[in-house]
Amino acid sequence: METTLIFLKPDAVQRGLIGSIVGRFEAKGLTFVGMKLMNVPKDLAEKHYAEHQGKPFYDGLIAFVTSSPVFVMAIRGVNAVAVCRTLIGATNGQKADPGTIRGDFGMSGGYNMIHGSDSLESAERELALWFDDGELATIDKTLDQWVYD
Ligand code: DAT
Ligand code: MG
Repeated sequence: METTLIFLKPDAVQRGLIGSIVGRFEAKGLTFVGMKLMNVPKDLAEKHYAEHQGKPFYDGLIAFVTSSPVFVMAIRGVNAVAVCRTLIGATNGQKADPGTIRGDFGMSGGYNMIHGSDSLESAERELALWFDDGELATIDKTLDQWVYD
């Protein structure tokens, strides 16, 4: 089992897409172990996006994610990091495949609705940034025996 860090950016929240997007992860068979709506402090946004510091889009990205609440999730499942990235799709909505979240709901590269950790290392780092120790739920889903083979 892996746990990955996903958040819905201010555009998704403001556009009323929380339910539609969360429903995709739920229907896929993944398990939510953390969920919260929050305004993002600037220092958290800067730590989260540290790898992009100095890039032309960096200042706009920090301003965007701190401008209005985001909906943060910790999502658990077998191979959850890669599975969630596949559900999310390519960074730019115009290039993202139909059937993916970005491919179905957006047209932008910057306002692309959702973040998902890109590796297990990133997921561990990001989960520690966004959730406190002990904040994630413990859940035993008996149905998982029919979700995975
Ligand atoms: P992803 O979110 O698909 O992992 P990334 O890590 O390369 O993409 O970039 C982080 C975010 O930065 C991305 O979701 C939106 C923004 N971004 C990336 N490239 C951009 C660009 N060329 N123009 C505007 N925003 C960009
Ligand atoms: Mg990324």
